[in-house]
Amino acid sequence: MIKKLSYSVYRSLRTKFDISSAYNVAVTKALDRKFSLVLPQETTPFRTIPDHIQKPPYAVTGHLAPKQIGGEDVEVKNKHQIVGMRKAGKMARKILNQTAECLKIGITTDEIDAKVHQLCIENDVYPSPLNYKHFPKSVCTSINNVACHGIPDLRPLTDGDIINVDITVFCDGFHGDLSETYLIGNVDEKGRKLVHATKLARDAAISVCKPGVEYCQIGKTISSVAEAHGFSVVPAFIGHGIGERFHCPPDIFHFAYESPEVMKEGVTFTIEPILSEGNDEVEILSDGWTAVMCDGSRTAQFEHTVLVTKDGVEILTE
Ligand SMILES: [Co+2]
Repeated sequence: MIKKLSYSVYRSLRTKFDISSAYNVAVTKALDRKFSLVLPQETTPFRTIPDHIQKPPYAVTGHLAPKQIGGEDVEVKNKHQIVGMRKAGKMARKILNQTAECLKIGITTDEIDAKVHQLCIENDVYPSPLNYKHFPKSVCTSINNVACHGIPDLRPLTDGDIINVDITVFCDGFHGDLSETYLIGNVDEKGRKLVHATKLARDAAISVCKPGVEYCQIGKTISSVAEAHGFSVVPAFIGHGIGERFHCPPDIFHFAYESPEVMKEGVTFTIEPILSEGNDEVEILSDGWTAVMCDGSRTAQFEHTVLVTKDGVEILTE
């Protein structure tokens, strides 16, 4: 799951910002598109998690207690925390891989959610998105023009869809977070290129990380790969520190900017760029979550959780 960039920070880093355009503009243009334009549909009731599974503090109330918010310091993980992060990352990967096996034309995103939910229960872990700031499901499923935070519903996957499945698990007190974008049936060439370039951008960014490197090199790398392939970076969503908390410092921007802050050994964070085939502006729909592209363009996203090591990074969700 991805963190929303605060508008004030966003404005201080970028001059162009437009979130006001009406989404129905994109909808009226839908007929010109070779892929299906996705809007939220009806969904099923909240699925519960058995009492014996360890839950993050927000699981019952849906909101974050003050001590889970804020704090400016970037935490350097100790040995115990690193062991926990490795385990959570591996578990998230295992559940994503098993979920991916069921992706095919006709399956609904709600069925994907049911699968993720069941796998979490079988593995004694909590699906971190569930009730995080009242998110109603156990996984985010974001198709075509949905940039991120799509809520699983009764829409079946259609030939030519590209779908991001974003899994986070809370495992023995630690969160592990990753996502991938999958091709459903016959995806046109531009869609396939978008998915490929997004994965390249994430992996290129991972490869520049090591102690002493500025965090802004991540955004610079992602934006140069995106540009080289003719795509834009969606700046409104950012990677995040992760550990006992789902989202914590540092913020990881995916666009080009300048900042002197450098990486330290023992820090864990996510890198999760969203690339668009069109404009980079998003709108959040009235459900409070679904982030759609204002111009109706498709997006892809790939995410890993990484640990900064002595001379590079360890990918915890590989
Ligand atoms: Co994330």
